[in-house]
Amino acid sequence: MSETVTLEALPGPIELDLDHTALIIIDMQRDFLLPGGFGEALGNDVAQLQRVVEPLAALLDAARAAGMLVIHTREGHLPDLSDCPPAKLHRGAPSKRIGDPGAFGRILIRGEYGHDIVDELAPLDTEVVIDKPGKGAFYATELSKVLADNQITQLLVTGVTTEVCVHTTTREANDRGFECVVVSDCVGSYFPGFQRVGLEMIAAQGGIFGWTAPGAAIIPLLKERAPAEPAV
Ligand code: C5J
Repeated sequence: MSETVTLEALPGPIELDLDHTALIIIDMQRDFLLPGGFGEALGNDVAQLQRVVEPLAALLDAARAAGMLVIHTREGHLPDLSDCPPAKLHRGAPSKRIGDPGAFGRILIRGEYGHDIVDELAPLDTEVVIDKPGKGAFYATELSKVLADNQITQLLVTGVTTEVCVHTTTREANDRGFECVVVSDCVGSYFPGFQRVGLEMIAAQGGIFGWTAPGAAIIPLLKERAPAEPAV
């Protein structure tokens, strides 16, 4: 067992084993975040998601400096939509459905500009990118294998949206035995009420799905671990 650090979190402190912890960044995609994109076309206020970018970029920098495994996910589908179940495809207003032309290419289709991650959080070549057809990052993906191969037992969960893909992934992870810390200012919802309640639901009942903590509580723990800059 490696050394652990104590993270002050809700519903109480958690011992984090940083050697076996990964940062997972859920669906920070242009289609969801950019003005003019799919999210906004559905009538959503994308500013609610954009405010996640800055704190998440700071957490990502700290995780990279600490040598932590970083995993990015993207929700989307094959161009022929063969991996999109009819129940998902036929939902929503016509012309604003998955695969329809949008401001940034076909909506939520792999390879399109809108499907990719916003520039501020662009994955490094060395980082894992998981393309997922569902809301949860475990369903029909290689995520379980990536985590097992890297001996990961704990996850820092970030991204969008809090009540949809962040929640689904956290619940899937919790059922698989991972301890999840949902980073409260690094997750976002289009709906302020869902953001608040979504976070409360994670830590309720003694941490029924996991813990919540702000990035500011986690970053110093990562910095302590990062190798010192060489003196010049
Ligand atoms: C949604 C997501 N909200 N990434 N996707 O459809 O949460």
